[in-house]
Amino acid sequence: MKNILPVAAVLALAAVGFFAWKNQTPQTSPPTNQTQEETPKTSPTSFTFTNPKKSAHYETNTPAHGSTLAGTPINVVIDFNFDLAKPSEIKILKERTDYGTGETIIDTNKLSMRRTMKSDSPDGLYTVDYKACWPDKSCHDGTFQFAIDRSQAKTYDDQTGKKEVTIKMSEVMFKPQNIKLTRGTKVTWVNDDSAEHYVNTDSHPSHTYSPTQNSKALKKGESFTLTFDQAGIYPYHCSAHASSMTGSLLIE
Ligand SMILES: [Cu+2]
Repeated sequence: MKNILPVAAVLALAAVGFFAWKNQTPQTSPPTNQTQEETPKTSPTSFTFTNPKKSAHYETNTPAHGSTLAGTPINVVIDFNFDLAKPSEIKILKERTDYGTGETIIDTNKLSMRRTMKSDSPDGLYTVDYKACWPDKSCHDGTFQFAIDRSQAKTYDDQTGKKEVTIKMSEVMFKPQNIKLTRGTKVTWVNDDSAEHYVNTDSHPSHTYSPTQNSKALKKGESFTLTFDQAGIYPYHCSAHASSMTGSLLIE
C-alpha cells in the first residue's frame, strides 16, 4: 500500500508532461520575421491560403498574405531590408496566368519592388511568386497569396458620384472605415481626436503600396487631402495605431 502514492505521483507527472507536449503549437511557417499583418484574415468566402515562403531580407508585402480584397490592387509591393537589384521579378498568378502588367519596378530607395496589376483581374485566389535579387547577383524565391472578392464591396459605404468626401479620424477609428468612391474624388481626412493620427498606405511600417497616401502627424483639427484618379483598392492605416486603426478605399 505504501508504494502506491509515489507511483501515482510519477504517473500524474507523466500525464501532465504528455499533455504539455501534445499541446505545443507546431511551427508551421519559416522562422523568419513574421509580422502582425501577415496573420491570415478570415473571409466570408473562405479562400484557403497556403503558408507564405519568405525570401532572405523580406520585410512585408501589400496586399497582405491571406487578405481578401473588395477590389483589384493597383499594384503588388514587396518590401525588403536590403538593396534590391536586377533581375528581381514579381509574378501575380492565377491558374498559371500572370495578371501583372509591365515590368517589375525597383523603387529608387531599392528597398521595395512593385508590379502593376491588371485592373480587370477576375475574382479568385492569387499567388504572388517573386524573385528577390541582390547586387552580388544572388536571388532568393518567395511566395504569398491574396484573394479578390468583389462581393465584399457590398459592406462598403457607397459614396460614389461625390466629388469630395471627408473621413473623420475619431475614437481611434476612420469613419467611415471602408468607402466606395468614384475616380477623381478628392478625399480629406480630418482628425477629431486629441491623439495624433496619421494616414498611411499599407503595409506597416513600409508604407509603400500607394506612396502618395502618407500624411505627416495630424494634430486635432488638422487634415490631409488626396485625389484618387486610379481605380482599385487602397488599404491604409494610422501608423500610430497600426493594429486597430485601419481603413480601405475602393475607387471605381
Ligand atoms: Cu491613430
